[in-house]
Amino acid sequence: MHHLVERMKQSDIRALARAITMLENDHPEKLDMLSDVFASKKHARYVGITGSPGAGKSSLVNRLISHIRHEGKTVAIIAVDPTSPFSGGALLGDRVRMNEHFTDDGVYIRSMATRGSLGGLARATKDAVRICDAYGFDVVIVETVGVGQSELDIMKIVDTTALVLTPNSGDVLQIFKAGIMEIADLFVINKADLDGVGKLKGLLKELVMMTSRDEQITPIIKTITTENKGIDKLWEKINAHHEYLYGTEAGQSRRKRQQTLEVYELIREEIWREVKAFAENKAVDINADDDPYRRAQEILNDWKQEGGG
Ligand SMILES: Nc1nc2c(ncn2[C@@H]2O[C@H](COP(=O)(O)OP(=O)(O)OP(=O)(O)O)[C@@H](O)[C@H]2O)c(=O)[nH]1
Ligand SMILES: [Mg+2]
Repeated sequence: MHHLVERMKQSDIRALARAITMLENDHPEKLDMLSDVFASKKHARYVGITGSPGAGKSSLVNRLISHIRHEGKTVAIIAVDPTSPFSGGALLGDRVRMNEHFTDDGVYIRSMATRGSLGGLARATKDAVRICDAYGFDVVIVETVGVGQSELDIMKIVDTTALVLTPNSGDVLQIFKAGIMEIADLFVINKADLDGVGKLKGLLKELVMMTSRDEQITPIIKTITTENKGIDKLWEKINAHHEYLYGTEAGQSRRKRQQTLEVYELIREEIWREVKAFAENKAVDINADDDPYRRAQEILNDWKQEGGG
């Protein structure tokens, strides 16, 4: 077994931090380590919190942490900011927001960044979630800003995704974008102390009615994090969704679909890793005005002939 996984089993929190750093750096030992991680998973609850900047995600997560800790469970938080290339950027604000939990051993807070692509970040986040699971956290929460494509990819990682919206922000328009309805398992109307809650709820209800495929109706939950209101309800709905995924046939087939897509994604990544070095060697003589289609075909053919494919 990989030495970092061994150390994590002994609750060595620095080993967990090192393992996540390995992902960020796309370390060559990564897959071996992750395979051991996968075998050591303990079935934590994976929760995603996403929404526009300033919607109150971190405040909500902070309240959720307290709620979960009250139940005697431990929780890890992965804060992902795809707009920032620097690890720690997201954490800076959250240090203030989640301050009270920083000295609690039952809480681990980490921000994620990668040197590579956004796709790489989604991949690394997914793997980090599993590492937190293998370490033994009962709940793993991923907080990510925005609802663009990269965030959607990140959210495919978790079992249950809550989309945080606020009244009169206009961000309800975002959920009409392709893919959002697909990933939102729960709608949270945060800042429910502000005007316009009824209107937003009405819009969401219509949307849910229009798009619900099976008997699973996407719940809409109102929260006021500044007053600690609605958090218990939110947690209850998160757990209910977990029951659906793991306790029903429809949930089971949904998880099967997700798992298959993940295998494809890993294959794509590994094949590219193999072809990349080869292609880069061949690519040195590509000229600015070359036909890119022809060059790509030539390189792929060479690769196949030399036993790669
Ligand atoms: N009125 C009101 N304000 C809230 C509520 N929840 C959060 N806020 C405020 O909204 C602001 C943004 O909160 P954050 O928790 O940092 O939001 P966020 O979504 O994590 O923000 P980013 O991480 O920057 O995208 C803060 O000033 C909060 O105090 C609420 O329920 N009602
Ligand atoms: Mg935040």
